[in-house]
Amino acid sequence: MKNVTVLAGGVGGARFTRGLLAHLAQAHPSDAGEGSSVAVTVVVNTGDDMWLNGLRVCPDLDTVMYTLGGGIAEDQGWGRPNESRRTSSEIAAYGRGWDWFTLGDLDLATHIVRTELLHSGQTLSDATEFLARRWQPGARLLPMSDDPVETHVRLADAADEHAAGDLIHFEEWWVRYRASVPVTEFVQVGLDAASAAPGVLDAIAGADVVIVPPSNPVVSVGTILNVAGVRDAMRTTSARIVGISPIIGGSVVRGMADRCLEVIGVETSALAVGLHYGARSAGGLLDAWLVDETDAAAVAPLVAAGIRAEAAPLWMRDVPTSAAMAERALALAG
Ligand code: FO1
Repeated sequence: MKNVTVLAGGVGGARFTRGLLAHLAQAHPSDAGEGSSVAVTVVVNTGDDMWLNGLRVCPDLDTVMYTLGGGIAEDQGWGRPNESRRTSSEIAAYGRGWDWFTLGDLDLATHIVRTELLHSGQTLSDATEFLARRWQPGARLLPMSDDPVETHVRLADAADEHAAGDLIHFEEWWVRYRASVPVTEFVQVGLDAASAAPGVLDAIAGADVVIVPPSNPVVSVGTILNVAGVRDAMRTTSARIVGISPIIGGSVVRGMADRCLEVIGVETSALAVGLHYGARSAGGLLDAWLVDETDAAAVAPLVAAGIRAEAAPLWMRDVPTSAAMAERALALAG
């Protein structure tokens, strides 16, 4: 096994990938000393990205970069530890920006440098590679697209200054409203004009294993899959494709993926999400799907649907547990 590609969103995908890298360094050590002989590429969702105070903020790229680079606020799952909010408080004092969305002082440096690079004509891929040089994530980070593809949600009800039927940015729904306002659909603004970023389709086509980690299946993995060419690359790659359920015992592990699954009419269960991704042999995406031990009853119906399945501990408490999970996923992929 030489190449593994992960399609990741925010916290779940980042933590899983951290475990994957730890497992690979142990199971396939590189003869150059540290790391592994296996190259890992993370294709990251950019649907949560936004322009805020003139800065390009990329929540999932930053969560993956900080998590793999050792700079994440661990319990929060996003942003930097030991943060301060002096600048964002001053911005709020001017009444600008989103006072319910914290741009920490340390985190702002990332957005400022990224924006500087974008304004100098670099692509998001170039800027991501530049930022990653400092953090040394141990994997190649690729935005799913260098074109803006923002996830917006259509409100079913009025909320504050928004009328029913309005489209608002996913992050406003997610952070300001905690996904509590009912929505009727997700809209990926810019999708039709977007193409996969350089290297993304090759990273899928050339992989030995493609992993769908326990990220949000709708607004993270789903967004990546909707980028032109990605689904086809997933269908035609010679790689084995294995996914890990983000739902344990009928509940989301963190975040509010259940609110997103409701919108697209998928039940919040390990079985339903596995069937939603579908068996490759039936035109879907998965060769295999790992569920938690509490969802062992899902194994038989998944196998009946043409998806190899196993039950394993899926709580990512720390690096060792997520490394063990990655090992099981790779073993299941065969
Ligand atoms: N999440 C919050 O719940 N509150 C915030 O104020 C917030 C700020 C923020 C700033 C930068 C960033 O990269 C992420 C941030 N997030 C915040 C997390 C963000 O909503 C999530 O990381 C993803 O967008 C959802 O997976």
